[in-house]
Amino acid sequence: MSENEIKSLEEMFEARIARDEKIEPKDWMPEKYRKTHIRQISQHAHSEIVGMLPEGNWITRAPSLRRKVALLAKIQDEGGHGLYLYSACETLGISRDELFEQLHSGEAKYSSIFNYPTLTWADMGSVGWLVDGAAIINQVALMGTSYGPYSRAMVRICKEESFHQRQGYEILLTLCNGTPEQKAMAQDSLNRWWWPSLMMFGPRDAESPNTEQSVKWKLKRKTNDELRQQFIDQTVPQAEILGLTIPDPQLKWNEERKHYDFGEIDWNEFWQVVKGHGPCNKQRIAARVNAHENGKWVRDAAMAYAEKQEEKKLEQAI
Ligand code: BYC
Repeated sequence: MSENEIKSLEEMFEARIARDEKIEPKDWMPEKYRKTHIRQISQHAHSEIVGMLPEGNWITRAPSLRRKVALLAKIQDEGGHGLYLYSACETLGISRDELFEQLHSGEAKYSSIFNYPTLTWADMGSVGWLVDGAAIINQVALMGTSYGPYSRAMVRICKEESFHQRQGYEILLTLCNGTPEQKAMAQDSLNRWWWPSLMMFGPRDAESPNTEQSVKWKLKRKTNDELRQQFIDQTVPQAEILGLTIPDPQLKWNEERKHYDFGEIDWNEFWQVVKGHGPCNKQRIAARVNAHENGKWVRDAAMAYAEKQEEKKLEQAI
């Protein structure tokens, strides 16, 4: 293709983005648009399935049958989200095997939040309330993203995340209305999860290399800082209802800005975790690799079955 042809395709593409049209898999797209979507969608997919692990840790220790059923359903939903997102990512011309290889080799990132341990039952509350709460804020914005398959996956994911958030909040509400020990467990959990939840939104805009281009392409509809502020503003009143204290002495309503001011995030901790040195990074990847290897016989059996079905169809057609 000549340079002029590429330029005119690029202009048509930018005009479609400006008109808020969705870009579909077979449409022409700049190579950088394709690559940055593979990067973000695959990181998102990996986050969903790695994110099953911290909560999976509590299935056998849920305090009642009702809690166990709800937790199981939630974790299963996260696996489903991974499935929609891997499928959306594959439409950009990368295979599932390549995506798994990137995760298992440590080449691909996944959300920093899942490298923290779940130490008590209250952490099931905090993960639902804060982690799913942060995810919803990010993902509601992503429903308006420009790439069709990603945007459509978000619609269903957001509906399910809202159930997840409420089940987490209800766990904490119960603990906060329980014994002093239960309330202290909830407070301890909030103390540990608050700051890592704020880190989920990524680095400050000024230090985010991808935001500017991603906002231009309408991959991101809001910046990291905008979403983080929205999360804080929404979550503080919810903590007040629980009677819990957010572990930030600088947190204060700013009447002029009509937003909460908040303290400095420990960005050194964030980058350490992103680079693989968080409390559970090695454990999480080892668990995923192990699950993949142990699941090989299931994949082989499914492929063999599919091939047999194809053969039968061919025989019947002859
Ligand atoms: N953790 O330029 P930036 C869930 C990386 S799961 C790790 O701002 P971008 C759930 C970033 O990738 C929901 N890495 O990047 C599941 C980039 O590195 P590369 C998870 C992070 O992409 C189970 C570099 O830092 N949600 O809900 O424009 C149970 C510079 O950052 C993080 C998603 O995945 C991080 N927190 O913006 C319960 C949402 N932040 O790739 C719940 C989809 C940044 O250049 N993703 N990095 O080497 C996004 O919206 C965006 O990718 C981000 C980052 C806002 C996260």
